[in-house]
Amino acid sequence: RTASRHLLVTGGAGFIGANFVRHVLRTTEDRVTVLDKLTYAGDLSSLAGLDEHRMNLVVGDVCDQDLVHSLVARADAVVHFAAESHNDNSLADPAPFVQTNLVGTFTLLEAVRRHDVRFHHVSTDEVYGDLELEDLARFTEATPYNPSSPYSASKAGADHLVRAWSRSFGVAATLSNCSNNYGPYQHVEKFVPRQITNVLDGRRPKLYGDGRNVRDWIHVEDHCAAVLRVLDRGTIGRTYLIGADGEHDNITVMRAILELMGQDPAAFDHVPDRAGHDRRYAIDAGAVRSELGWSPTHVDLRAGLADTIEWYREHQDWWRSKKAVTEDRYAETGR
Ligand code: NAD
Ligand code: TDX
Repeated sequence: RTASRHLLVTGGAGFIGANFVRHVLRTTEDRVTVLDKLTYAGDLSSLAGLDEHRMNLVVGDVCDQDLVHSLVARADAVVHFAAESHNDNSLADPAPFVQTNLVGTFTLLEAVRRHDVRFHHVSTDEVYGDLELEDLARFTEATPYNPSSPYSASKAGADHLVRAWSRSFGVAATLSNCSNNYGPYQHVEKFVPRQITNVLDGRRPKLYGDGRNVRDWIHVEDHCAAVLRVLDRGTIGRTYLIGADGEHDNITVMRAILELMGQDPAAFDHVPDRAGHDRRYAIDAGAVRSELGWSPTHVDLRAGLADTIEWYREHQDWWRSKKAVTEDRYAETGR
C-alpha cells in the first residue's frame, strides 16, 4: 500500500460515505476528494470539522461525464458509495435509482477505464434477494443474484457492470456487498434512526408487517474498516461479502430500542408491510475475515444501539430538519 494516496470518494456526504471519509482521515495519511450531488440524503454537515488540507468536497453528479473524467484523472483510487439507497423510495419512484445507480456507475467505470485508476464498488447483500426464515443458509460470493426491489435490482445491475468492466476491459476493480448498517449520520428514513427519532419526538415507532423480517446488522465503522481493507489488500476482480454475524428480526431490534430509551417495549404501531418485502438477509463473511484479517469491533448490537441512541440525542441539529419531510413522505403511504 502506498504511503499516501488521493482517493475520490463518491457519495461521501451520505451516511456510510461520511463515516468512511472520517475513518480514512483518522487511520491513514490519504487525501480525499468527495464527489456528492447533495441530494436529500447528502449533508455537508456530516463532513464538518475535517482537516481542509486533506479533504475537499466537489458538489456534482456521478452521471456528469466531464466532471467525473476530470476528477478520476487526478485520483489514485475511486471508492464508489454514491447511490439512491432507500427501498421505500425506489417503490415510490424508481427513476433516480436507474439513473444514479446504473448510469452513474457506468460513467465512473468508463472514466477509470480511460485513466487506468483503481476502483472499489460498494454494494449490498440485497442483490442476492432473500432467504427463508427457516433456512439455515447464508449468502456467499457464489450465491446467484435475485434482487427483489427497484433499489436492489439497480444495485445488482451496477455490480454486473463492474464485473464486466473488470473482466472485459481489465479495470482494476473490487466489489463488496455488505449487510444492513447502523450508526451515526444515518438518514432518519432508515429503520434504526427512524425509530430513535420517533421516540425523541414523542411519535410512536412504526413496524412493517409482522416484524419477523431478519436483517444482519453491522456497525457502520466496521463496514468502513472492511472497505478500506479490501481497497488495500483485496484481490483485483474479486467480490467480498461484509457482515458481522448480527442477525435479528425487526421486532427484536424495535423492542431493544424502546427498552434502551426507557420506554414500554410494546409502545409501537404496526403499519402495512412494504411491497415485495425481503424476509431475511444473512452474510457469510468468511473470506474477508480469513483472507484479509478483518473482524468487527462492535459485536454487541445492544451496545451499538445504545451509542447510536446517544448520538441522535446529542445531534438533534443534524437530523431535525430532515424529520418532518421524511414523516410526511411516509404518511402518504400509510407507513
Ligand atoms: P445514503 O443515501 O445515506 O447516501 C448516498 C449519498 O450519495 C448521498 O450523500 C447523496 O447525496 C449521494 N448521491 C446520490 N445520488 C448521487 C449522484 N447522482 N451523484 C453524486 N452523489 C449522489 O446511502 P448510504 O446508506 O450511505 O449507502 C452508501 C452506499 O452503500 C450505497 O451504494 C448503498 O447501496 C451501499 N450500502 C448501504 C447499506 C446500508 O445499510 N445503508 C448496506 C450495504 C450497502
Ligand atoms: O419504519 C420502518 N419500519 C420497519 O419495520 C422502516 C423504515 C423499516 N422497517 C423494516 C423494513 C426492513 O425489514 O426494517 C428493516 C430495515 O429497513 P430499512 O432501514 O429501510 O433497510 P433495508 O430495506 O433492509 O435496506 C438497507 O440495508 C441494505 C439499506 O437501506 C440499503 O441501502 C442497504 O443496501
